[in-house]
Amino acid sequence: MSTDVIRTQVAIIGAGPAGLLLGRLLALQGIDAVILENRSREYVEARIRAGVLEHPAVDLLTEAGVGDRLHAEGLRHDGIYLQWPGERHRIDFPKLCGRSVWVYGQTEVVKDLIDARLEAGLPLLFDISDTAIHDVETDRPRVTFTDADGVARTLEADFVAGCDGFHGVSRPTIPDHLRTTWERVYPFAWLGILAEVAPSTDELIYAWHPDGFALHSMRSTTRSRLYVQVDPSEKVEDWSDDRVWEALATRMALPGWSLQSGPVIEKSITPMRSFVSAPMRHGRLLLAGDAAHIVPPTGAKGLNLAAADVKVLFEALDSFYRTGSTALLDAYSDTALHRVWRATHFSWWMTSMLHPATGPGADPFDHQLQLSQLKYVTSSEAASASLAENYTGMPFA
Ligand code: RFL
Ligand code: PHB
Repeated sequence: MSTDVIRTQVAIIGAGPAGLLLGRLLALQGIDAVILENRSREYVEARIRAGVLEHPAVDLLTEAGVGDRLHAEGLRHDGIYLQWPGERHRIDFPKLCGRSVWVYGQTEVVKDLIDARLEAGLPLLFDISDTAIHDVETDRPRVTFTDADGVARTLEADFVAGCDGFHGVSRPTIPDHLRTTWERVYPFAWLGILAEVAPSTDELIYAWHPDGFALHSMRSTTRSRLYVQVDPSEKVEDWSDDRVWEALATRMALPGWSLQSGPVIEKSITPMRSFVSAPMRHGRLLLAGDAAHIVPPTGAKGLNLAAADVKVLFEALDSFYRTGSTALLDAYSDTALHRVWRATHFSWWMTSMLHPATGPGADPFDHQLQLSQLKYVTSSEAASASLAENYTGMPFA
């Protein structure tokens, strides 16, 4: 095996939304980067995850020149519905905070960013393995890896951006004694389906029900994305399509409204956790996105938070290359964590309000508190404005 050495300014690990967007913003400023991804292009483009983009994330993608398809095919939503048995209430975003959200799949964001990078002829290496990060406490960090042809390679850089998600190698590169982590594992999970059927609703429905939470989302005018709260120990095999549709219909039932079912093309169970690791920088290694934090999906914040980290990180790197100043890089972790904790609180709050304990653990007192909170948030303008400004995304600082 031969060793090939490549030199770049920023080594980016991970071609998820964080790594790809960082690569795009750097390229627009003429800053070199190499993106390393251990999965195939097909796998990364097909991984079904987030579906809601908050206003500042849409602005950022648009400014980065990758918003054309998002604006042509994405669905702008001006509100969401909150529901509990017998009642469905709309939260009107523009009226409450002047902003909206866009329904546009993470798969599509990733495809747009990959297309832009490959069209520009910039390096993006798929199917790599053995990623290892070295010397981040010096100003010549390196990443070693094996490329798709089995060749051992070294990437020398000024900085390493750890955008490799929750299970990546970047976060564990920071010594344990220098990191603090905070974690909450929730006692429930989401079973999600993607279905070939037109959505039965114009905007997302978040439904509280004594059997458990349900969410009606969508990907397009012909594809629906729906979730039901399940016990984390449950197996996908135990949930036939009919059982999922029945649970959804029961939990979202409303007089005069019905749920259209259709062929299920994907089904999976996602555990729910909140997780934050700080600091987000160690020497010349900078973490962004899920590599540093995880939120439960109820607030639709994970992808948006990755985009927000990347904006702060990009500005810090750009300032360094233009002026030589490390001030913004030194402030990166604190600046990013400010938004991370806001989103962590919002996601925890939405999750706590909407997921009842079920079965033997069900506590009628907790149920009443959840219902009271839902009634308050849908009837008080102050409370619904707070939900609206958090859901649509606080403006970037
Ligand atoms: P990603 O997307 O996990 O990308 C990390 C990339 O790094 C690669 N990688 C490596 N590459 C090289 N060497 C290694 N050693 C590597 N290890 C890993 C991985 O293959 C991958 O390509 O992280 P990133 O970029 O930080 O993006 C974060 C988002 O993907 C995530 O926060 C969201 O999907 C979360 N999320 C949602 N976020 C929203 O904003 N709105 C939503 O509506 C929303 N819904 C969701 C969600 C996540 C879900 N799941 C499945 C976790 C719904 C669900 C069900
Ligand atoms: C989705 O469409 O996948 C989705 C939407 C809203 C959420 C979570 C996931 O809160």
